[in-house]
Amino acid sequence: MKTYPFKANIILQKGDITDVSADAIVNAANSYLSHGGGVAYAIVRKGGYQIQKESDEYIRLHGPVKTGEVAVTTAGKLKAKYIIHAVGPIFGIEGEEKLELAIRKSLEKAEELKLSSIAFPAISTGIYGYPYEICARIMSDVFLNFSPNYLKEIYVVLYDEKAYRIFEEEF
Ligand code: AR6
Repeated sequence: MKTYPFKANIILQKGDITDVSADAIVNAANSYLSHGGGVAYAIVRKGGYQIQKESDEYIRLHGPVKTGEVAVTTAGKLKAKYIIHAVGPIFGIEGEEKLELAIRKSLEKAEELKLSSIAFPAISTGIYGYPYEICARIMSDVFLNFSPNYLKEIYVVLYDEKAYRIFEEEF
Protein backbone atom coordinates (compact mmCIF):
# COMPACT_ATOMS: atom_id res chain seq x y z
CA MET A 1 0.00 0.00 0.00
CA LYS A 2 1.25 3.48 -0.86
CA THR A 3 1.28 6.15 1.82
CA TYR A 4 0.91 9.78 0.90
CA PRO A 5 2.00 12.93 2.75
CA PHE A 6 -1.19 14.73 1.77
CA LYS A 7 -3.29 16.22 4.53
CA ALA A 8 -5.80 18.62 2.93
CA ASN A 9 -9.34 17.62 2.00
CA ILE A 10 -10.12 17.21 -1.68
CA ILE A 11 -13.69 18.10 -2.56
CA LEU A 12 -15.06 17.28 -6.00
CA GLN A 13 -17.94 19.50 -6.99
CA LYS A 14 -20.17 19.85 -10.03
CA GLY A 15 -20.97 23.34 -11.31
CA ASP A 16 -19.61 26.80 -11.97
CA ILE A 17 -16.27 27.64 -10.31
CA THR A 18 -17.24 31.31 -9.97
CA ASP A 19 -19.86 30.24 -7.39
CA VAL A 20 -17.33 28.50 -5.15
CA SER A 21 -16.19 30.12 -1.90
CA ALA A 22 -12.46 29.54 -1.79
CA ASP A 23 -9.55 31.87 -1.01
CA ALA A 24 -8.22 31.40 -4.53
CA ILE A 25 -9.82 30.35 -7.77
CA VAL A 26 -7.51 28.89 -10.39
CA ASN A 27 -8.16 30.12 -13.90
CA ALA A 28 -7.38 28.03 -16.99
CA ALA A 29 -5.57 30.89 -18.73
CA ASN A 30 -3.53 31.44 -21.88
CA SER A 31 -0.02 32.95 -21.94
CA TYR A 32 -1.33 36.42 -22.71
CA LEU A 33 -3.90 36.34 -19.90
CA SER A 34 -6.45 37.32 -22.48
CA HIS A 35 -9.59 35.92 -20.92
CA GLY A 36 -11.83 35.54 -23.94
CA GLY A 37 -13.39 32.10 -23.56
CA GLY A 38 -14.21 29.14 -21.32
CA VAL A 39 -13.70 29.37 -17.59
CA ALA A 40 -11.50 32.49 -18.02
CA TYR A 41 -14.34 34.40 -19.60
CA ALA A 42 -16.77 33.26 -16.90
CA ILE A 43 -14.37 34.55 -14.21
CA VAL A 44 -14.02 37.98 -15.82
CA ARG A 45 -17.73 38.25 -16.60
CA LYS A 46 -18.67 37.66 -12.97
CA GLY A 47 -15.59 39.10 -11.23
CA GLY A 48 -15.54 42.23 -13.34
CA TYR A 49 -13.22 43.85 -15.86
CA GLN A 50 -10.77 44.68 -13.07
CA ILE A 51 -9.40 41.13 -13.41
CA GLN A 52 -8.65 41.63 -17.12
CA LYS A 53 -7.12 45.04 -16.38
CA GLU A 54 -4.79 43.60 -13.74
CA SER A 55 -3.93 40.76 -16.11
CA ASP A 56 -3.02 43.24 -18.88
CA GLU A 57 -0.84 45.13 -16.42
CA TYR A 58 0.90 41.89 -15.42
CA ILE A 59 1.70 41.12 -19.07
CA ARG A 60 2.93 44.66 -19.64
CA LEU A 61 5.34 44.37 -16.73
CA HIS A 62 6.46 40.73 -17.00
CA GLY A 63 5.70 39.56 -20.53
CA PRO A 64 3.76 36.39 -21.40
CA VAL A 65 3.28 33.64 -18.81
CA LYS A 66 5.01 30.44 -19.95
CA THR A 67 3.04 27.24 -20.23
CA GLY A 68 3.07 25.56 -16.81
CA GLU A 69 3.55 28.86 -14.97
CA VAL A 70 1.10 31.00 -12.99
CA ALA A 71 0.30 34.69 -12.41
CA VAL A 72 -1.85 36.21 -9.66
CA THR A 73 -4.47 38.96 -9.71
CA THR A 74 -7.19 39.96 -7.27
CA ALA A 75 -10.59 38.35 -7.77
CA GLY A 76 -12.56 41.55 -8.39
CA LYS A 77 -16.16 41.11 -7.28
CA LEU A 78 -15.86 37.37 -6.67
CA LYS A 79 -15.86 36.01 -3.13
CA ALA A 80 -12.31 34.70 -3.55
CA LYS A 81 -9.29 36.80 -2.55
CA TYR A 82 -7.18 35.90 -5.58
CA ILE A 83 -7.29 34.45 -9.04
CA ILE A 84 -4.32 32.23 -9.77
CA HIS A 85 -4.04 32.23 -13.57
CA ALA A 86 -2.45 28.93 -14.58
CA VAL A 87 -1.40 28.34 -18.17
CA GLY A 88 -2.04 24.73 -19.13
CA PRO A 89 -0.68 22.96 -22.23
CA ILE A 90 -2.46 22.55 -25.57
CA PHE A 91 -3.18 18.88 -26.28
CA GLY A 92 -1.04 17.44 -29.08
CA ILE A 93 1.38 20.37 -28.97
CA GLU A 94 2.58 20.58 -25.38
CA GLY A 95 3.17 17.70 -23.00
CA GLU A 96 1.51 16.45 -19.84
CA GLU A 97 4.47 17.55 -17.72
CA LYS A 98 3.33 21.13 -18.33
CA LEU A 99 -0.12 20.32 -16.96
CA GLU A 100 1.50 18.77 -13.91
CA LEU A 101 3.62 21.89 -13.50
CA ALA A 102 0.65 24.28 -13.83
CA ILE A 103 -1.24 22.40 -11.11
CA ARG A 104 1.76 22.18 -8.77
CA LYS A 105 2.65 25.85 -9.26
CA SER A 106 -0.94 26.83 -8.42
CA LEU A 107 -0.71 24.94 -5.12
CA GLU A 108 2.70 26.43 -4.38
CA LYS A 109 1.40 29.94 -5.06
CA ALA A 110 -1.55 29.36 -2.70
CA GLU A 111 0.89 28.21 -0.02
CA GLU A 112 3.10 31.23 -0.63
CA LEU A 113 0.01 33.42 -0.08
CA LYS A 114 -0.81 31.38 3.06
CA LEU A 115 -4.29 30.49 1.79
CA SER A 116 -6.44 27.82 3.34
CA SER A 117 -8.56 26.93 0.30
CA ILE A 118 -8.22 26.78 -3.47
CA ALA A 119 -10.56 25.76 -6.30
CA PHE A 120 -9.38 24.20 -9.58
CA PRO A 121 -11.22 23.80 -12.87
CA ALA A 122 -10.20 20.94 -15.17
CA ILE A 123 -7.30 22.89 -16.69
CA SER A 124 -6.63 22.29 -20.41
CA THR A 125 -9.71 20.09 -20.95
CA GLY A 126 -11.80 22.69 -22.81
CA ILE A 127 -10.43 24.78 -25.65
CA TYR A 128 -6.96 23.21 -25.11
CA GLY A 129 -8.32 19.74 -25.80
CA TYR A 130 -6.89 17.44 -23.12
CA PRO A 131 -9.05 14.42 -22.27
CA TYR A 132 -10.64 14.60 -18.80
CA GLU A 133 -8.98 11.28 -17.90
CA ILE A 134 -5.48 12.69 -18.30
CA CYS A 135 -6.26 15.84 -16.33
CA ALA A 136 -7.90 13.79 -13.55
CA ARG A 137 -4.92 11.45 -13.26
CA ILE A 138 -2.38 14.27 -13.19
CA MET A 139 -4.38 16.30 -10.67
CA SER A 140 -4.78 13.41 -8.28
CA ASP A 141 -1.05 12.57 -8.54
CA VAL A 142 0.01 16.15 -7.87
CA PHE A 143 -2.43 16.59 -4.96
CA LEU A 144 -1.46 13.33 -3.30
CA ASN A 145 2.22 14.12 -3.45
CA PHE A 146 1.83 17.66 -2.18
CA SER A 147 2.37 18.39 1.47
CA PRO A 148 0.69 21.69 2.39
CA ASN A 149 1.32 23.87 5.42
CA TYR A 150 -1.64 26.19 4.96
CA LEU A 151 -4.08 24.62 2.51
CA LYS A 152 -6.89 22.73 4.19
CA GLU A 153 -9.32 22.40 1.28
CA ILE A 154 -8.78 21.80 -2.39
CA TYR A 155 -11.93 22.01 -4.51
CA VAL A 156 -12.05 20.54 -7.98
CA VAL A 157 -15.01 22.04 -9.82
CA LEU A 158 -16.29 20.18 -12.87
CA TYR A 159 -18.58 21.92 -15.25
CA ASP A 160 -20.36 18.96 -16.73
CA GLU A 161 -21.63 15.58 -15.67
CA LYS A 162 -19.18 13.60 -17.81
CA ALA A 163 -16.18 15.39 -16.34
CA TYR A 164 -17.53 14.89 -12.83
CA ARG A 165 -17.99 11.16 -13.39
CA ILE A 166 -14.45 10.73 -14.74
CA PHE A 167 -12.86 12.71 -11.90
CA GLU A 168 -14.93 10.89 -9.31
CA GLU A 169 -13.66 7.59 -10.63
CA GLU A 170 -10.03 8.76 -10.58
CA PHE A 171 -10.16 10.29 -7.11
N1 AR6 B 1 -16.69 26.63 -14.05
C1 AR6 B 1 -15.98 25.49 -14.03
N2 AR6 B 1 -15.49 24.90 -15.13
C2 AR6 B 1 -15.73 25.51 -16.32
C3 AR6 B 1 -16.45 26.71 -16.43
C4 AR6 B 1 -16.95 27.28 -15.22
N3 AR6 B 1 -17.65 28.41 -15.22
N4 AR6 B 1 -16.51 27.06 -17.75
C5 AR6 B 1 -15.85 26.11 -18.44
N5 AR6 B 1 -15.39 25.16 -17.57
P1 AR6 B 1 -11.31 26.09 -20.84
P2 AR6 B 1 -8.50 25.37 -21.37
C6 AR6 B 1 -14.60 23.95 -17.84
O1 AR6 B 1 -11.60 26.07 -22.27
O2 AR6 B 1 -8.91 24.13 -22.05
C7 AR6 B 1 -9.73 30.23 -22.61
O3 AR6 B 1 -10.17 30.95 -23.71
C8 AR6 B 1 -14.62 23.40 -19.24
O4 AR6 B 1 -15.75 22.57 -19.42
O5 AR6 B 1 -11.84 27.19 -20.00
O6 AR6 B 1 -7.38 25.33 -20.38
C9 AR6 B 1 -8.44 30.78 -22.05
O7 AR6 B 1 -8.38 32.18 -22.12
C10 AR6 B 1 -13.32 22.60 -19.28
O8 AR6 B 1 -13.51 21.30 -18.75
O9 AR6 B 1 -9.70 26.10 -20.56
C11 AR6 B 1 -7.42 30.08 -22.92
O10 AR6 B 1 -7.24 30.74 -24.15
C12 AR6 B 1 -12.41 23.36 -18.33
O11 AR6 B 1 -13.23 24.29 -17.62
C13 AR6 B 1 -8.02 28.71 -23.17
O12 AR6 B 1 -9.41 28.90 -23.03
C14 AR6 B 1 -11.30 24.13 -19.03
O13 AR6 B 1 -11.78 24.69 -20.22
C15 AR6 B 1 -7.59 27.68 -22.17
O14 AR6 B 1 -8.15 26.43 -22.50
